[in-house]
Amino acid sequence: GASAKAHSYTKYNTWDTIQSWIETISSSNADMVSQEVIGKTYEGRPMTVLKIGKKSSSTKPAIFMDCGFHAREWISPAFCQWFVKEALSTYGSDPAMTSLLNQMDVFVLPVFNIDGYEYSHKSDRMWRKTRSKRSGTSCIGADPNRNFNAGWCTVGASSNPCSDTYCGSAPESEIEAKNLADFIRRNKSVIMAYLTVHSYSQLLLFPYSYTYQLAADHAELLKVAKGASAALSSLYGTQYTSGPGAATIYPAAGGSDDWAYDLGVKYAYTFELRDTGRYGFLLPESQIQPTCEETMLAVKYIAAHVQNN
Ligand code: ING
Ligand code: ZN
Repeated sequence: GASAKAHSYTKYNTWDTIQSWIETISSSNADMVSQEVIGKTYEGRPMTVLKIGKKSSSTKPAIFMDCGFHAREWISPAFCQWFVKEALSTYGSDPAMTSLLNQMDVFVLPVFNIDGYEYSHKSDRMWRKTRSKRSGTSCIGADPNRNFNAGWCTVGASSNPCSDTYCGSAPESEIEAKNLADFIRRNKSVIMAYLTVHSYSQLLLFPYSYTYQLAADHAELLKVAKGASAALSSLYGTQYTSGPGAATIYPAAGGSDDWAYDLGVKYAYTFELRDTGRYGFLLPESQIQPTCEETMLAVKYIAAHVQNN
């Protein structure tokens, strides 16, 4: 008979492999993991959110994290897989993780832009956008991180469907963005933090990107980002820069972190993982483990702050 092959956390897995892993990790950790399909992608693939946490009879506050917004940023889905594995394997032995998962749930969407991720594996390694079709052009897809209703398409985005930063025909025109936004709106009362994982540049960004105005919670968001970056650096010395998106990377409207923040999710952060450009999106598989290990420290730092505030 077929024997189960161990999942590799140090490879860039294809969507098929990640989908099988979602099933296996859920069924073998039924006491800690539940799944919810939040909708389908444009091409019909299921978007599954994993809820990680100790089951409780009362409603728990939660952290939401997604990976794989942009197809070519392969280290991002690798991190969400790593996070789930690490959370489950350290629950019960690591006091911080145990306390976190006893008191809170973590929602993880391992790959947001599944159609694009698949396309980047099969056809075009540098693909960024979704894979939606529209009338009047042969150009495909929109930039999902320009498609949220936060200063939509006013700056750092293009209304040209052929551009890599095409904002789409309207906010949430991309079904993946709508599915995610609907899930967060539906669970707004429990979601305390929104984390979205991109690459590359080694940045920890927070609102705003659509304007140079400082967020009402700027001082706290900066303090937490600096603490998280210091925790990350403590492992291998990897240097991160933190700050509001507009001033730190570039002004860009329609991002999911700005949208979540304006909805009321105070701790809204965008990670830009390794590296700073030597390999860029083509980060070697040998860097998956160290990147994920150091990023865990930053995510756990933010989670502990959210838990205690
Ligand atoms: N960077 C992000 C991008 O979508 C960003 C930067 C973050 C923009 C938050 C807007 C809001 O361009 C990458 N590498 O995708
Ligand atoms: Zn990105």
